[in-house]
Amino acid sequence: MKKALITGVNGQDGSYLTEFLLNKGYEVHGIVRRTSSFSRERIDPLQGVNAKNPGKLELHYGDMGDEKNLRKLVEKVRPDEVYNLASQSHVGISFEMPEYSTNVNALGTLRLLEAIHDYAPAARFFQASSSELFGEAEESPQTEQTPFKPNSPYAVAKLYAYWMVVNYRQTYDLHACNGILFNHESPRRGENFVTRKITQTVARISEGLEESLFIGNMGAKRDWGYAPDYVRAMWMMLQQDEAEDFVVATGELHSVRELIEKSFTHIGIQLEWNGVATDEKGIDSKTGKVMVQVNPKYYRPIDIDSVLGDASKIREKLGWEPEVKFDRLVDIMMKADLAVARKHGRDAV
Ligand code: NAP
Ligand code: F7E
Repeated sequence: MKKALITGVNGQDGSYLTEFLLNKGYEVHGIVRRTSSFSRERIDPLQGVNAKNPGKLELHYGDMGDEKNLRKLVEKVRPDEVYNLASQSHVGISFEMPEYSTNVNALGTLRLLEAIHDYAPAARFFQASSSELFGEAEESPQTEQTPFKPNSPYAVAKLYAYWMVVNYRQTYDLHACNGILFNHESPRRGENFVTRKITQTVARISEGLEESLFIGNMGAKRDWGYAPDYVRAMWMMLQQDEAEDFVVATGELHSVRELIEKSFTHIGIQLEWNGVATDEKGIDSKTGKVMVQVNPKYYRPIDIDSVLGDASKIREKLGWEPEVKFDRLVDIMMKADLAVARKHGRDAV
């Protein structure tokens, strides 16, 4: 039985990757943080007597800030594959917590690489790098060759981690690689990322649980994919004899505004836009009701207008293709959030 160690196992990607590896018969060791209340909805169904998969999941307490703990875990588990998914992953919040974001995302990665170098040098290592490394990119679409110009504390920390991975590969011959992951979403996405915030709020509006959506920069454009497709890419990267870095993206660009319009269309509302900048409003074209308003508190000190990935390398070398693109992604997320909102609506009666 192959052994995988996953940091950030309780996150969006960690939960999908765990599911994927358990179905392949892996023994999965996941690192979870100690929290005052248990919130493990994403991974709970994968454990215990109800779990329907050939693999085995074991959870360990740990933290990317705790070097000794990481070293002990790597020594104990002796994994064949390590997936480093743990991070303070919110770009906007990284401006408020730059030091913490650096400790977890940059130094945390270094701590883990050191532990692997000392206790499991034959292990294969995947690093969740990010399209945020490109910042306001010099070219579009972005490839593995596009220069990095990070413009947030999150991205600068991820850049350090990216280069440490390359450095440990070159210096110590570790099988270590970076997935340069463009945005990827799902019904398990954290509720304060823009996709999930929109689909969740629109679903709640549909059930009469909320009045309107408050949003930040609607002009921002992203290359949004589906998280299960991206964890498949992570695994494929570790099955190669040579460790290499790959862009993982859909190659489609859409704006936050389009995402809002499409989500409202899903519940039968066509929006009309009135006003400009912070006064702009999205109006229900039938009723005249204000459905969308701008709140400047969601603006960032600096934002990326547009990022678009070119995933030719992973397509050609590994045969990876995204199965879900923007339109289906929004449908999947809206359906899931409507089911939850309907349940809340019923429970409230
Ligand atoms: P996520 O849902 O925010 O999950 C992050 C995980 O990291 C959570 O389980 C969290 O634990 C854990 N974590 C945070 N701080 C930690 C610490 N100090 N020690 C140990 N664990 C810690 O993020 P995601 O969307 O799954 O993303 C997975 C990885 O891919 C992240 O590294 C992210 O930066 C990167 N990435 C994501 C995207 C994307 O679009 N999703 C794109 C590019 C790169 P709790 O559950 O306790 O909070
Ligand atoms: O923002 C704009 C916001 O927070 C997308 C992380 O997974 O992907 C993610 O980072 C855009 C930005 O994702 C709101 O200003 C408008 O331009 O969903 P997001 P992100 O910053 O792209 C990268 C690749 C990662 O690596 C990260 O870990 O949407 N936006 N209004 C808003 N964003 C949020 N969160 N909330 C708003 O109300």
